[in-house]
Amino acid sequence: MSQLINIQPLEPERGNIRASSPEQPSCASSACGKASAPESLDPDVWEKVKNHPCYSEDAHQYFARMHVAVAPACNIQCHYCNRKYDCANESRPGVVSERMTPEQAVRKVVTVANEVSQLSVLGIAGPGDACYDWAKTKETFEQVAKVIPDIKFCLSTNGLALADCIDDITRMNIDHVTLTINMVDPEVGAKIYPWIFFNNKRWTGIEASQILHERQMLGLEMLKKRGILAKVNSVMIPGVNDEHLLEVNRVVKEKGAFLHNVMPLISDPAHGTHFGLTGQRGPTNQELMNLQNRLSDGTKLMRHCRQCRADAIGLLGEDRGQEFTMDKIPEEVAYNPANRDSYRDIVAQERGEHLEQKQSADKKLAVLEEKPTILVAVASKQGGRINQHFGHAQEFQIYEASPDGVKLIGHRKIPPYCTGGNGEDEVLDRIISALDGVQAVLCARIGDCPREKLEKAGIKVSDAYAHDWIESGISAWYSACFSEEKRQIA
Ligand code: CLF
Ligand code: SF4
Repeated sequence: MSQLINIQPLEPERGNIRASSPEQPSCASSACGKASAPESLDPDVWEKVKNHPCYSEDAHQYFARMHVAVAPACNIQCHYCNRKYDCANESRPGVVSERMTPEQAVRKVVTVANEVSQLSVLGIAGPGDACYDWAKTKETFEQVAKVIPDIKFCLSTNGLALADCIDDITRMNIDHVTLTINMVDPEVGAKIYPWIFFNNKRWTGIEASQILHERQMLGLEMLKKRGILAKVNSVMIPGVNDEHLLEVNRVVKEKGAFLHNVMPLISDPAHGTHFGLTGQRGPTNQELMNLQNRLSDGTKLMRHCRQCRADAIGLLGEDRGQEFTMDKIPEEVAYNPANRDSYRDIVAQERGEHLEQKQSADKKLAVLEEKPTILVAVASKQGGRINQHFGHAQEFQIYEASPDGVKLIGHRKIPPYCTGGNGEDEVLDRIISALDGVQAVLCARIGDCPREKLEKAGIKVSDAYAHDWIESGISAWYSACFSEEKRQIA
């Protein structure tokens, strides 16, 4: 991989290239293409992941997940969790989900499926442990499968009770299981887990972590043997397991994990967790990115996780949960597949076009040998296109651009700059500090004032690629920077 360096790229001229928009595809002839399995993936695996927003980076722009909080009981204690709140293994801590019975969950899923055409996955991701509270998890999935047979099921677990329900998981065709593995060394584990409950007994200290580790490894092996895709989540805790996650990555790769997702610890005294109350900090954006870069030769890394709520609904990065609280769910509801079916047809076309644009963006960059790697922040409503005004963005998608191509490497949450029509200076300072290490911002539009301030901070800004596919826009911007540089040298 090229080395990351600081550059001062020039603002390229847009020329007469027409910006494409969702209404105006940039290449009409390519719109008939269909997204096909990448060469690196077995076609069976591609079938399982192609519409899963977490397991396929491409899919997260098109497909939505919903979580139902039906399994509140848990069999371990994590130092980053306060049981009053959601399970921080998979979701953002400090927010409380609406707990529900399996029967309520089924009504809610059907209501959402009728209205959110992007819905492809139903997940159970806390609060609590989906495998320990298995009867409720199982009943929910079984009932939903009877009504919506094509929805994918996904569950998240700490792994302690996974082996106990693996036969049910296999029989029920649950293709996606997330295991949270924060350590493979019980000495490290003892700093994260004060106790576990196993075989009707409470265990503490290193013994507890030893059992948890063995059960997690057993679970991972069982998933692999049965062809179930395992994603491993690890919470990065600076000074506790940050360096150790290199070893975790090596081990879970060896055991056949399909994806590894390293998430930053979110720690705040207001959450009432052990780590929050004892001042354990989470990693900075830069620390997280550095670790992810060191892991990138291991198991495939997930870089688009949004640490969503345990009752999240919608595309990753958006949360429509408040539109579907239980008081808004009808007592009786019948499933209507029409919206989801027609949406899938449209997406198949759109993905084909996007794939072609990505490939041609990479080709364009490949000729620029020896050019540096730079980080570009993009304002985008759902990923895919550069289609959001700077002032409306609540997060930036962070891409790495180099002659090796354009790659998504993460996202940064920011406060929206423009509230009520006015930009706040203090907010802009916070945005600039969230853009640490980023050399350019591409957005659909930006005012003179924030543009000047960003440029003063050494960040280049362009709205010349509004509504382009992200990869095409970045590639065109990057090429123009360095072609201009070449012309100037000549
Ligand atoms: Fe949910 Fe998790 Fe399944 Fe996705 S979330 S249970 S695998 S459907 Fe996804 Fe959310 Fe990250 Fe989880 S973005 S927190 S990885
Ligand atoms: Fe909390 Fe989830 Fe850990 Fe259980 S597994 S203690 S619910 S973070």
